[in-house]
Amino acid sequence: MTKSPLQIARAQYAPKLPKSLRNNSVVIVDGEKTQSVADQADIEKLFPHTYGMPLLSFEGSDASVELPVANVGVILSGGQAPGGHNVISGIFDGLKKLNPNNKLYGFLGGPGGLVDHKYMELTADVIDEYRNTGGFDIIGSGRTKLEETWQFDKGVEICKELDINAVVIIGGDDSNTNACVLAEYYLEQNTGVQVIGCPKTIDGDLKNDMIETSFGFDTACKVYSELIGNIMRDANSAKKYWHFIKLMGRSASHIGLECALQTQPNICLISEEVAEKKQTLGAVVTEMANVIAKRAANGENFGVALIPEGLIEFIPEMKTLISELNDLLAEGHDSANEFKATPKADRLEWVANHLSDASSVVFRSLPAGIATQLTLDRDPHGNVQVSKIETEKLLIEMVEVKLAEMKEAGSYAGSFSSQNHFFGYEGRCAAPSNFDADYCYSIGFTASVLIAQGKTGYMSSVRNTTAPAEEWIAGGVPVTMMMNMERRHGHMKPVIQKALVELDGKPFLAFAAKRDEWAEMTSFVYPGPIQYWGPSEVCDLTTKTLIEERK
Ligand code: FBP
Repeated sequence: MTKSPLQIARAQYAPKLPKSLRNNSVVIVDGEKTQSVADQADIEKLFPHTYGMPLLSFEGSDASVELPVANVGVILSGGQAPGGHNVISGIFDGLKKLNPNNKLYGFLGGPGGLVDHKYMELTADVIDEYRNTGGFDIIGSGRTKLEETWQFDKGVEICKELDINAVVIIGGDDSNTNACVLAEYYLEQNTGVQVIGCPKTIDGDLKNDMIETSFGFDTACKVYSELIGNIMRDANSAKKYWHFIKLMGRSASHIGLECALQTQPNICLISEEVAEKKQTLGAVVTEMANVIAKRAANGENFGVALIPEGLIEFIPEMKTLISELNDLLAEGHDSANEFKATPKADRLEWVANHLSDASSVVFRSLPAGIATQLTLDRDPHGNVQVSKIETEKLLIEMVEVKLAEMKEAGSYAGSFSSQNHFFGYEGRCAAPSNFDADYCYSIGFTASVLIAQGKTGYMSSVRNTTAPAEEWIAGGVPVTMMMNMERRHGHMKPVIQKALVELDGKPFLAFAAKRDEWAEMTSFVYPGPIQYWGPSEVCDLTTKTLIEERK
């Protein structure tokens, strides 16, 4: 592999660990017994062996202890997030410190690797190639869900064959939910295989009192903010375009909010607020058009608007429309066959005529391109692929129509020329920032300690992350503590509660206090690229979200 100069130099970076992990060994301190965030009786019943375990924190010790050999298997699950390779190198270094004969295996291509028995041993040579790099390519990732007993049993088979005592699952809320079910099952079956989770996702929606942030969020937001800042400077130089930028992040708007706090755009929509205010698509468009008109009145026919990926699903009328479309066009339904038999040119009209009156009005108000996307771009189950809907283009088209109406009515006299962008994949595999490099390495190292101490059903936790790394608090949190019951595919299931943007939370309030000023004035901030070397106040910065939350 030909390496870039940055990659070569960055390989030498020694990630910073919390003080407790720098000592010869670690003593585990049991904290309070825990309860799930909600539905305690149901969760306890479903997880009799792993429910109610205590919080754990680590203290460093000078005693040198060599523990018995423990082989570990690691899985990368779901979307890529910067720092995954450092979690793995943290696990590796932690295991080798505990006993040089410990081995680390990587299951290939995500959770499916455990089931299909596809794996490789991760030796020092392999690990060294990937230290401090972005991507999940060391072993690959995948989205197979570990939900069925036969999958768990296949997992045990390979663990027995390789003498694996523990499996570490690096994933988001769903993957860690499955990790918890796996831990419970392995304990109940007395398999001797422990399961530890690590909190991953650029979306930032796997967090709670004990998990301050999921890894990758920091780097991804820094990459997007750099790009947004560059676009802002371009907009402010040419003064002729409005840039509508959709940001990845699935349902939650954490990425949009963080990028807004870093760059101070003219508009940033927050899906959770749109839902809370029960805004219609028309109301969102009017709000945007009003900002554009206000800036035009000041002679500023340019600006930047940030749009979270999940917006569409949070607009109540769109949610209803999407659900009606899912029913109408579901694979195998008579209506879906009728739709397919309808000549292409008549299909939109056919759909409009088969929706409820309210949804039909919304559907007819959509630009034809988006309406077509909603009816034709479907996943294998016939569901609308919400994340593929080009919301940024939809909003541009609707804002154009609104501005034309306003011009007609005399309330707008500017010019509107637009550019659209989608930032997502370009941030998911960036070389991890110092924060993510350190945080991930610490999370991985922590996982190795939890394993050595025989723990299972825990998520690796590193807290106090706005302090210097030395003061970070490493430990473990029972995954059952994060769970509640939710309806999924028609059944109540135990799942980790997804963290959406809290409208009474400090990050949102900090944004809300400034957004009117940012809308009217040009207050852009240009964060520039991630810095890996240089003054700590530049290189070791955490996200604004974390800083606000911990104020
Ligand atoms: P995870 O939840 O698995 O971390 O994935 C995050 C994410 O990047 C979302 O922001 C995005 O909607 C999705 O993955 C895209 O998935 P895919 O890589 O399958 O296109």
